[in-house]
Amino acid sequence: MKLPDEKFGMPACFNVKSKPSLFCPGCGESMILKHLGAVIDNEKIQSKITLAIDIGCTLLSWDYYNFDIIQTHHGRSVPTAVGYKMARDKRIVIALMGDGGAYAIGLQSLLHAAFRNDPILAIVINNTEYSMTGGQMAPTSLPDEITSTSPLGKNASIFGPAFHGPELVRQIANPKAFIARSSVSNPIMMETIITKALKNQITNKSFSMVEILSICPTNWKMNAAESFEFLAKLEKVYPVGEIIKNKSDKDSKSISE
Ligand SMILES: Cc1ncc(C[n+]2csc(CCOP(=O)(O)OP(=O)(O)O)c2C)c(N)n1
Ligand code: SF4
Repeated sequence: MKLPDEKFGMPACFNVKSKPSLFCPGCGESMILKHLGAVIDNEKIQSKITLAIDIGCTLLSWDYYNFDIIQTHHGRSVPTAVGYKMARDKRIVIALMGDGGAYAIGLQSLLHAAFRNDPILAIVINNTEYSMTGGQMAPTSLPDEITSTSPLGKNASIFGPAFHGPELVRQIANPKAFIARSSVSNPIMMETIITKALKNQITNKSFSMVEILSICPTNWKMNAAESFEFLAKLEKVYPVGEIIKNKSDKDSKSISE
């Protein structure tokens, strides 16, 4: 009988034989781990990788990858990855976090890493809420989105509109930084973007950030079809692709000059 990872072509560095899946059925995060593993296999860099994981559902990855992993506090995967990279500059260092870890509690660390052009890759899984703790409202929740702490829908006039993390980071990031958004709806694009981001660390010794739009059927209280419908709505609010500085930023720069 074939084992699950052989049957589904799992990457060698992503070991699903050891433990049953801890992710909820249909979770987008497990799909992202698989594709990150595939890129690491393709690039043959497994022995050089160190992954700093945040608190949140992303931490479940500690059971599945066959490479070095550091568990950090909530919102602290980026500064831990940066410090580790300073001490071990030959390692290829990735910080993996949810949107709560990246854009709420950990935002200052993310901004300064981009500003300094620290040569790490920050991967942010955006499922528009705090998933591990029960689906609370996050900066990324859409206006009117129902979450466990916004049962009547997010009131954007009180809590702000949808939070565009990569667009914000791009404004202050070093020009050599590679910043992009992808989605679990398009695995090929996801792998292409992660590959480009890792090469920016290896070849250009520069900062990269990849936000990946993901589904959380459990806290969204949706089945698979409804989850992917909501994901399509998210992709309209949060466009995928490489994030470049926008025109309004250039305008505001010329005003201040
Ligand atoms: C300093 C600190 N504050 C709060 C928590 C509680 N906590 C654990 S996981 C979590 C939410 C994580 O949400 P997110 O970062 O979006 O990741 P996800 O679970 O959605 O992948 C929170 C608030 C904590 N562990 N540490
Ligand atoms: S709570 Fe959501 S993000 Fe966390 S494992 Fe379940 S489906 Fe995935």
